[in-house]
Amino acid sequence: QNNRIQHQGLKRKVCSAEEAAQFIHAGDLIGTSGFTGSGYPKAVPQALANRIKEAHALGKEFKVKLITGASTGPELDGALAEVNGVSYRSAFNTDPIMRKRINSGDTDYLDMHLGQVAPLYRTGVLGEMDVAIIEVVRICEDGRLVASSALANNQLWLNSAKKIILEVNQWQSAGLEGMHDAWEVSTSFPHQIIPLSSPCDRIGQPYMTVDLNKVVAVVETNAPDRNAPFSPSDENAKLIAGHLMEFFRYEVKRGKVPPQLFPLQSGVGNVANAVMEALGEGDFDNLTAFTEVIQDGMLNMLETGKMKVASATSFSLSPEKAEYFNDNTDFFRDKIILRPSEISNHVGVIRRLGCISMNGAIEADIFGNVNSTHIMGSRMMNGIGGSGDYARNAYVSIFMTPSLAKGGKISSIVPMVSHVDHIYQDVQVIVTEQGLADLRGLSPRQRAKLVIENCTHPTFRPLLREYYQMALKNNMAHTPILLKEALSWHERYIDTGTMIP
Ligand code: 0RQ
Repeated sequence: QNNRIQHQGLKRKVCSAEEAAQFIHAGDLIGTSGFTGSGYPKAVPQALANRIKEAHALGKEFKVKLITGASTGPELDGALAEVNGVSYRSAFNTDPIMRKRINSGDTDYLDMHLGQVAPLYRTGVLGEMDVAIIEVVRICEDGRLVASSALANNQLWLNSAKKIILEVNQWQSAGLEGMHDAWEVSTSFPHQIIPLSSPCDRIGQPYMTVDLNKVVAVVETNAPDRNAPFSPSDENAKLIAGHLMEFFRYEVKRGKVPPQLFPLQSGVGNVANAVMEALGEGDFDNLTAFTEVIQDGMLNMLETGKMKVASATSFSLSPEKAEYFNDNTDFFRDKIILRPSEISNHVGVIRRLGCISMNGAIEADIFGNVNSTHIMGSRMMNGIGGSGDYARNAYVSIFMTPSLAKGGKISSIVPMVSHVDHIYQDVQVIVTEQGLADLRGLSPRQRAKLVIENCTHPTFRPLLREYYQMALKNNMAHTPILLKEALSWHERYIDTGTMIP
């Protein structure tokens, strides 16, 4: 038995993942740790998936409802989706097998702002949590818990679940201890004021607490987070990053943004990582981040001193960086603060700090509405994640996308988005490799001109100009659109495999 389980009572609860999974029943609502592929339980979900598979083989119904912090990994979402074991899933997913279940109708999916998961849970509409499965780094002698690489909704699930299963993961660095800042939002209204006025502030406790009587099982694991390599910055990502650097320099020159910029929020994915890498090589110093996820680019900046402090709720690192981080936690401990996602994504705090928000888009339209979630209007990609929490409340909200998708067959700038996640009032800057459109203060007609000219790929620019001129001629209005044609580009892609006529 490893020395990370120091509470005598909980030592006696150590069992196998298979034994622990017996505490879970068909129809249960399960809350797990885990956010962007880190800090999720790895053994019990797989054992549960095996149980579900056996039940299905005997013709028995067995599905559970699953709420996490955000995306997990193949051992959780993947394993349970593989056996069609999830009837309901929230709040964010990137697992390809789970994505198929969501889109085929096997799994009902509630895609929501990650900062709203905890508040919605407290209203009771999601039901009562039957079992919480939480990954931890250590169980202290007095029963307090050290969370692993994501703090997410862990404390809420620990507080509310009827039964608790803990996974103690040896792979996670013991050096994570001291990086967390668990702070609980009061359960009654009006909420207590969150005393956070800088990303550097610590306001809570480095430990989570648990009612020991509710812990039914403790499982020992030794398995890595789902750390995936980033693709090296491609030409498009570098161009997008370049346009953004120019924009930041302009804002500093105008005297509206300090030389160290405002706290950065950076979304997930290769483009977001490339922008962080560019900032790491750029001329801004003493940067800070108030964000959800720390990717490689941000960790590099902390390492070189370009960034002073990063506040987040989790990591999403490449395998090499994860190893590096695990070996160097002493260096990072005073530079990283991991918060519950209710705090990392708290709209009041985001507004107070004046974050610079940078998120990916699937497509944007000429007026600046952004689709982050639905391919061709209906097929769920990942979810809105935290992008909406930040977009509406940031000092400036930026959306980035290459101007083309699917090898040039799709224009990411379209007459009308096929699904809206971020209404144009929440979208202030759009940037593609072609250029940047600063849409602040502009009306829809002013915006359309800028988006078409600055952001669209030359293959589609004449088509978009032509469409918009027709709209101006035949339907001059506050927002000129041609209803019959606005989604014709998407229809053409579905019918012919390309948006090009
Ligand atoms: O699909 O892999 O099947 O080819 O969409 O696209 O270009 O790899 O872009 O990794 O930056 O992700 C919006 C999904 C962008 C992401 C989104 C297809 C494309 C590919 C992915 P394939 P890329 P990225 C903080 C903030 C919401 C959550 C969020 C996201 C796939 O940024 O999930 O921001 N955002 N959270 O081929 C059809 C188009 C397309 C398209 C791209 N126009 N039409 N398909 N694709 N554009 C973190 C958290 O909240 C946790």
